[in-house]
Amino acid sequence: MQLDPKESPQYAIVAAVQLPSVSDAEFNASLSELRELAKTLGITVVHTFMQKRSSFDTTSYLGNGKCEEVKRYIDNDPVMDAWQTDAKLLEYAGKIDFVLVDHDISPSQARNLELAVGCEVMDRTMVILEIFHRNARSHAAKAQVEIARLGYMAPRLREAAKLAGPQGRQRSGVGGRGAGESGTELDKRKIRDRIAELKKDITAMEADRVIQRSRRQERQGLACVTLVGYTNAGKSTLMRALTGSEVLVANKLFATLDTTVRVLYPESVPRILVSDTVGFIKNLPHGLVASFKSTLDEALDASLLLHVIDASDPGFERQLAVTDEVLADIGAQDLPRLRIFNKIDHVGDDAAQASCRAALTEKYPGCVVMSARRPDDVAALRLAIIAMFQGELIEAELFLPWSAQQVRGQIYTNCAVLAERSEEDGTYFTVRGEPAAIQALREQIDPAMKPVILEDWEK
Ligand SMILES: Nc1nc2c(ncn2[C@@H]2O[C@H](COP(=O)(O)OP(=O)(O)OP(=O)(O)O)[C@@H](O)[C@H]2O)c(=O)[nH]1
Ligand SMILES: [Mg+2]
Repeated sequence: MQLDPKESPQYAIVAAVQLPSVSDAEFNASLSELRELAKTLGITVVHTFMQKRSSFDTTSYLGNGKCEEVKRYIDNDPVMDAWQTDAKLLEYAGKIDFVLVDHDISPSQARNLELAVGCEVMDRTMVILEIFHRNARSHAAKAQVEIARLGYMAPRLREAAKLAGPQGRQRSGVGGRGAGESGTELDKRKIRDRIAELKKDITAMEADRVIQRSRRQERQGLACVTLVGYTNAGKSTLMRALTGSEVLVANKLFATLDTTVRVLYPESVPRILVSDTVGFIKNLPHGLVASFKSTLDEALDASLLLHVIDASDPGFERQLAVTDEVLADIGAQDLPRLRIFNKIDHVGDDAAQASCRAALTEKYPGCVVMSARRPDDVAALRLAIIAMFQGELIEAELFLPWSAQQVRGQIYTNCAVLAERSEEDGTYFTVRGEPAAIQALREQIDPAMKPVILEDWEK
């Protein structure tokens, strides 16, 4: 693909087949999401060529007639009468860089469609992969995206090679993905080797992460919440509001790719860590789900998921379902979850907001309806989160011998200290905190020590 983020503008048309099982609303919502995805890459979609069919054409996705129509437009051969009256359409004829397809099409369909219309074809998966590729920042995210991209490219290279003939030397396709130019066997081996190398890197990074994670848990025994949800729902905005941090917020899809962790602010007892994660999307490429599982894994160690949903998006129910599906895919379906319907300020006037709020609370009992832009709402959410953790707090007495005074700071960090008294052999603390945090502290002070739980004491 020849996309240059600096070289703008680039234009595309969408070629879309609507199957009988897909409603107009669903079809249009998915297409407008594809246009948003393209926009994120700096590509303007100037027109959508639609076709209703009972199934996708097995050879080239679109039927012959539609292919011909698209080709004429791309070749600036706009002889079709309907186009003459559409000035905007005429303006872009002959200037198209890409044909976008909303469905995942097979490598051979993509190849045949490219040949039929004379322009590079990108399907939804490829568009998403390209966005992830551009937005990846950390070493781990870059490696994960590259594996997913290589996995996507491999069968397409084989397809290019088949079409290029036995010598496999012909340049591959109109846009030219720079592949299939030389011996394809060599390319295949290179891809395999590269994927193996990246996987090794990631395994090493994961090993580091596991060590870091267990160290962190030992050290802190903190409560963790993770923000998850559809892309652009407002996760990073909430993260900023809840933690007073400066994470990236942008009105574009997949602004966040790496997991960031910050402490809930103002600090609470117990201290609560908040993680911001990559957003989900319909038809998230499988390679990417697998790749990002390890990035998400860490975040999914959370005790509570905050599932953020954009209440102002008419298609929010579909987005909610997609997030639930992806969470199930990565094995996180059983984590406790708090649904947060965000952007209520963007739902029309006061009356519309009130009825939306009422409908949501009725349909999703226990959910939070709010705007990340309203400080009062954020403060209320903060209290709700803290309350969920404090419900589980217990009181305990910890004895800290003089020889273990280095743990003192951690007792104060992880628990509320209700009383402290010094005796000859050390200090006694009466604390309130998470059972796991208290247990971690006990073990740190003295693995053999059995502190007395106050409730037991009183009996
Ligand atoms: N009106 C309104 N806009 C909001 C609200 N919360 C977030 N936004 C806007 O929505 C857009 C997306 O916000 P982000 O916080 O980047 O969304 P995200 O869920 O982190 O998105 P990804 O990182 O792409 O997955 C930004 O333009 C925000 O300013 C809200 O409560 N009300
Ligand atoms: Mg974000």
